Amino acid sequence: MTTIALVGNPNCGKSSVFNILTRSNQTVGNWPGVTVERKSGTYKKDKSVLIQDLPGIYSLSPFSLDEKVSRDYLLKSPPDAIVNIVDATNLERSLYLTLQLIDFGIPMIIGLNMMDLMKSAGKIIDVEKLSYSLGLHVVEMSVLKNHGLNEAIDLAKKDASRAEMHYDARLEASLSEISNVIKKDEIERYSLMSAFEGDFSPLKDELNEDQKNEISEIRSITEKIFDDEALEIVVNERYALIEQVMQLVAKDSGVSGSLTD
Ligand code: GDP
Ligand code: K
Repeated sequence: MTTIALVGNPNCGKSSVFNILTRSNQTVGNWPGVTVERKSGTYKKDKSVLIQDLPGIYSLSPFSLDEKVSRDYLLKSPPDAIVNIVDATNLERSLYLTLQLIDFGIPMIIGLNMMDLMKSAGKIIDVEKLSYSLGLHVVEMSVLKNHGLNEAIDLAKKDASRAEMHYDARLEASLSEISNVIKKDEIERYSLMSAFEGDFSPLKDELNEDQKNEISEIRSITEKIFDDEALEIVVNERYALIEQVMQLVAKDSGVSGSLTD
């Protein structure tokens, strides 16, 4: 059985996608310990694929219930692949979650939804450059036109990839020092970033007090270097990357798409 999780912002079209892909094969329950609805379903086209729907979220902080449920799932029972559904008309806002998801190290592809709306508004995204700059496959999708949905799942099953995003050299230096303190063979960047931010919960029970103090020390030094607080540093670095990606991929065709298209 291959599990593929659908993750995206609220209103990206995720429920519509989920319903089309799993129609009449759905299971609805709750996430462990909370009253957040959990939906999964067998992929209509390929019964060996289980599609796991996650709550619509803008980020993966531990502060909101929907985000915590999503984060715990990705950390504790990672799916085989993620389809990050992105509303193409809100690409810039969506990329924040995308960058966080990449840090989990779970194979992933981007399902770029609402492409019909992009066309009718005469807006263009350079999909090849988006794919190149994120290091992930991007599938253009439209729920309205029933376009690209199966392709996204098929590609996620066959050919999802782990991307790596790199931030400012000063932040990267701190992250690698933190990694040395943790001394684990495989550590997802998400846990490293969280530790840098002072949140050790993704590394539950793995760190002793000395290690935590050492990491706090690294954080303080980095905060001095940036003259900013850790949480702000991370947010700013992500936005800086998003701006770079947007400059590369956002284009305006200058003409409105045809209505018959
Ligand atoms: P969710 O909040 O991510 O589950 O989003 P929904 O599936 O509820 O979709 C939000 C709205 O966008 C609904 O009105 C959908 O019909 C609409 N929608 C979803 N995908 C598309 C699409 O590809 N094109 C267009 N035009 N509308 C879409
Ligand atoms: K909705």
